[in-house]
Amino acid sequence: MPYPHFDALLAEAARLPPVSVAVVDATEEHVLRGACDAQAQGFLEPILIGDPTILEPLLRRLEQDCPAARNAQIVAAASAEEAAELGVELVEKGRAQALMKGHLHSDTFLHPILAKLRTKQRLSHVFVTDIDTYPKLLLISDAAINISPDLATKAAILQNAIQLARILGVDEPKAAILSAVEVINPAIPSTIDAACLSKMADRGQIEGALVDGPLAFDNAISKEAARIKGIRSSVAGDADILLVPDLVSGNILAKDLEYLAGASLAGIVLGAQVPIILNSRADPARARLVSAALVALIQHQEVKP
Ligand code: COD
Repeated sequence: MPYPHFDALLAEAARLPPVSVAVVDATEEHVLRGACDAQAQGFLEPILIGDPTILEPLLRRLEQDCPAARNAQIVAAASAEEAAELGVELVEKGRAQALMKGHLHSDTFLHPILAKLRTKQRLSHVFVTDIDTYPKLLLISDAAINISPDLATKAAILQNAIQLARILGVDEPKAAILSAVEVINPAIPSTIDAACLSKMADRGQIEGALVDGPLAFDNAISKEAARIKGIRSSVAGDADILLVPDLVSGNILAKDLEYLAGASLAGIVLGAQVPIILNSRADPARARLVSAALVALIQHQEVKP
């Protein structure tokens, strides 16, 4: 992987032209700081959507240590719902090349996107994680949009994650389909889906990756754990992508890594007409900065066929 950690990814994005990003409901300090830091690094040109009576005083405060805030464009919106609609409109008019979720609930943000910016792909979220104890970036999907995906939805989520891994320079990413065990147990439906996904990849129904599952988390990321359990797999112990069974388990995994293992996380939504930065409202500014760098890489992607 050319970007084993976020620093390398940030350095690459800094070489690219900035992307115009509509920040939907930018009326909160962390959101503004993330957008401003990304603007200062040259990753994006923000268009800030929100109530100007809240935005303008926040911007004046921020200008002191982020002078880029002085040049921000503002689009007035009276509510979060209106901000979400205006963000979509900016994309439709070609003024924004990407969207960033600000200080609003995910469903309020996503509804107009699902209504107007869908493509043939499924919308899905990928956490890109940088963990000190793992030698490369680890992609986790879907821990934020698709709540209880069925097999077809899991295949679509996996294909999106593979696309991102390839944009990040991994020609043939290794995708581990997670469950609680590495054998098929009809009483654990995610093991059956995992086996089907592996076979779908063998048959070319999922393309561009080595796919194996079911694998438990330890076997997916530790060669030693896989060896002790006698698992022969080209993916086990060396995964680039973890496909999780559902939103709840994936969300717990990602936040465990962040809060207990000190991982840094960036969040991105793929499958809409434009890439979407989607971070949790409690995320630090760096999460938004790395997500903005990812958007720059996606926008200027050169993936081998
Ligand atoms: N991709 C493409 N189309 C979709 C998707 C998707 N991911 N999800 C729904 N659709 C389509 C459906 O096919 C349908 O045509 C239409 O959109 C409405 O479908 P519903 O009624 O199933 O969808 P909603 O509007 O009830 O829910 C969609 C959300 C994405 C809002 C919902 O799945 C959701 O709330 N997800 C969790 C978001 C969240 O809270 N994340 C935070 C956790 S960190």
